[in-house]
Amino acid sequence: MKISAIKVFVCNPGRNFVTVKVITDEGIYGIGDATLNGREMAVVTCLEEHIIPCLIGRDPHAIEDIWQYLYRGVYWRKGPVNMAAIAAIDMALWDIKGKAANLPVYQLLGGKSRTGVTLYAHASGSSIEDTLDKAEALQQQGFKAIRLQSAIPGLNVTYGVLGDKKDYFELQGNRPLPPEETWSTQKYFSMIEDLFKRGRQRLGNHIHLLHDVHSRLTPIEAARLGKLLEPYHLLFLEDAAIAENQASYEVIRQHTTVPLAIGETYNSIWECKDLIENQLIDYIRTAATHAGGITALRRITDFASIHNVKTAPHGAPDLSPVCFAAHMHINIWAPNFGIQEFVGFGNDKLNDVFSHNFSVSNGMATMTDAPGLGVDFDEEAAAKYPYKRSYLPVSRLEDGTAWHW
Ligand code: CS2
Ligand code: MG
Repeated sequence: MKISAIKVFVCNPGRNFVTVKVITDEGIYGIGDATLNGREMAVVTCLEEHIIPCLIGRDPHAIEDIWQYLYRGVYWRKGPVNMAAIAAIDMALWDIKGKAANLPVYQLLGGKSRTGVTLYAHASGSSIEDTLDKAEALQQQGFKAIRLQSAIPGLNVTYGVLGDKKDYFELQGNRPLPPEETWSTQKYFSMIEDLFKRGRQRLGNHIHLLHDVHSRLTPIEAARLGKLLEPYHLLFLEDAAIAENQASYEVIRQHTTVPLAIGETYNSIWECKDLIENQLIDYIRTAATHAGGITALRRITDFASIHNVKTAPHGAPDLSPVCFAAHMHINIWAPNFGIQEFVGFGNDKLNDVFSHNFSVSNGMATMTDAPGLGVDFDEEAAAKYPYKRSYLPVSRLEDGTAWHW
C-alpha cells in the first residue's frame, strides 16, 4: 500500500476545523484533525507546502517511522503548528491501519481496559445560581462529573461562560479581530468558594466537581485557591497557573492536596516531562491534535502511568470529532485513563460535515466496533461552510496589562 494523495480541508460548521485526508493507492483513506484555533491557515501551509510532498509514495503502515521522520528528521522540532500537522497525518495513518486490519484502533493499541469512557460536562452560568441550575440538569441527564464555571460579579465577560449565547459555537465563533476581556484575581476570589460551597450543598457528595482556572493565577495564588477549595474535594483543578516553568508547580503542590490537571495547550511530552516525573500533577490533559497524534499521546500516557498520573484529554469545541474519536480509542485502551472532557456535538452543521460512531448515555461515551477511527468527513458538506478568520479573546488586567489566556 502506498500514500497516493493527501488533501487538506478548512471548513467552518460553527467554527473553523482543519481536516486532513490521507488517500492510498488501494482505495482506503484515513482522516485526521489539524485544527489550531486562531492559527488554522499556518497549519494548512505547513502541511501543503512542507509535509505532504515528502509523504507521497510512502507506506502508510510505517506510522512510527513517518512520525519520527516528521519530528526528528526536521531541524525545527515541536511547536504548535508543526505538531498539529504531524498529529493529523498520524491520526489518518492509524485510521488507515485500522481499516486495513478491519479492526478499531483501540484493538491495535492493546484492546479495551474498560467498557466505556467517563465524561465530564460543563456547567457555565451567568451567576452561581444559573451555573448550579445547569449542573443539576446535567446531573439529571446522568453525568457523574461536572465542571463548574460562573461569571464573576464586577467583570464584563468571564472566560468559559456562555452568557446570552446559546452554545460555544456562538460564543467563540466568528470574529474579525480578537475581542478583549478583563481579569481581576481579587474579584474572582470573592466568588469562587461560594460556587463550590453551594455546589456541594445542592449537588451532593457523590458527583465529581471540577474547575478550570485558565491559568489566570500566579502559582502562590493557585496554592491559595487549592487550599480554599479542599473542603469541596474536586476531582481536579485545571490550569491553575501557567507552567512554562514546570518547577513553579512545586509552589502549588507544597501547599495543597487539591488534584491538579494541565496540558491542553502542550505540543510535546517535553512540556509535561518534569510535571509528570516529579508528580507535580495528577492529570495530564494533552490532546491528540495538539501533542502529535495518537503515537505521541500513547507515549505520554505510558510515561504518565509509571508516575501515578492519569489522563484527562482536552475535549473543547475547537477540537473536531476526529480528535474526539482518537481520544475515545486511547481512553478505552489506556490503563491510566482518568476522565474525558465533553461539550457535546449538538451542532447540526457539525454533524452535517463529520459523522462518528460514538454515543453518550448516562455520562459515559461508548462506540461501535467500526474499523479505524470510526469517523468520516463529508467533503461536499464541508464546502458549504467556508473558513472565516476567527480568534479567541485576549485577556487583560483591569489596568490594561496583557494577561494569561
Ligand atoms: C478550555 C477550552 O475546555 C477547556 O478546558 O480550556 O474550552 C479552551 O477555552 C478552548 O480550547 C480554547 O479554544
Ligand atoms: Mg481548559
